[in-house]
Amino acid sequence: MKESIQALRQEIEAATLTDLASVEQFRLSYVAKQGKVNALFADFKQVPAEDRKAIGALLNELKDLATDRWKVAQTALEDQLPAGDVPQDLSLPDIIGRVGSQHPLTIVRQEIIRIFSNIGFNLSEGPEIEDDWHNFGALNFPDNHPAREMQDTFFVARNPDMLLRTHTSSVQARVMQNQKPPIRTLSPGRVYRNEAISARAHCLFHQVEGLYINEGVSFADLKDTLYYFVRELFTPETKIRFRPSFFPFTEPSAEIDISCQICHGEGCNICKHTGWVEIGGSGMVDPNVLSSVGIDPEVYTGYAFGMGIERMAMLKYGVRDLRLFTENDTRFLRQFAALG
Ligand code: 2U9
Repeated sequence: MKESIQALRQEIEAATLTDLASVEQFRLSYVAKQGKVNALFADFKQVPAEDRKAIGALLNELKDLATDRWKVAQTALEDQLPAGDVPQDLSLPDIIGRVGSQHPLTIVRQEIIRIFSNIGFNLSEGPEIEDDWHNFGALNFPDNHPAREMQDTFFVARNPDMLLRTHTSSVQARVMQNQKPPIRTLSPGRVYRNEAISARAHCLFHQVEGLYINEGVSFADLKDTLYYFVRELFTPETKIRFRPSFFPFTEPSAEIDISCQICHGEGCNICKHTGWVEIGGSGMVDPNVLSSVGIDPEVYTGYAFGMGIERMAMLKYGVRDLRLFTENDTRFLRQFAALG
């Protein structure tokens, strides 16, 4: 089996992919269901148990190699297409059968979910059109808090008690109402703020928030978890620091900074020559929040954190303009094809 994998690997590496015909032939031979790589997967059943781990890894590598070569060749072909070749009849099939790929924000979101699910976090979801209580009231926002102003939040005109959620903390307020501790949950999702669109801000963006409630949860647990997270998502060399801050729903609160992924702490425009960039906020859940959802703050404590997914994707991939994520320009999107 090892020899067959090696031979096929050489074949895949040596293939010349220059035109439509050779790329399609490559797809049929190595990527398609009926192709040679999948045929080897079928033989995997006969591999003795003690060799399965090693052979399985080699087979997966082979599959990734074939898929990556094919995706890269497809992209190169698309780049060569003269603009005039775009068919006028848009109901015709695509000339070279382009395949879609995962959006960079999806790739980063899935990666974040994987990292936290490895340490026992489950996923929770909730409505994007939320009521005032779950978005603000339960989270210890006073009635006159500036986030409740029309210029910051989108309210439903016919019913001002309803709004587009400004954070996914509202999901966690619902989880805490409906479940008993221990609670260890992650809520990724779309959030809305009334902002003018620019390179650094958008009225729609994506957030991921985490919440852990149990007896004896401390700030040290929060620091440890987030340190693990940033080393997994970025690199093992990534440093983290916590800056004291204020949020209505946490006390004490801290902003989370990581060492700049672009200049690695040397100083550049992205980190404004500080070597640090902010990725979100965090803190110990305010006892008022626990009381408002019926959890006894004398028994339980918890930590929470919130991070912007666009922010993390920008740092991970060196994207300088937030608008690229929503413009659907395939020249931008296809650069992530081999990653997703
Ligand atoms: C509950 C209680 C507390 C979640 C937290 C932040 C701090 C925070 C921002 C980071 C960048 C939002 O995406 S962003 O704009 N978030 O600063 N979020 S603590 O705290 C919670 C969550 C749920 C019930």
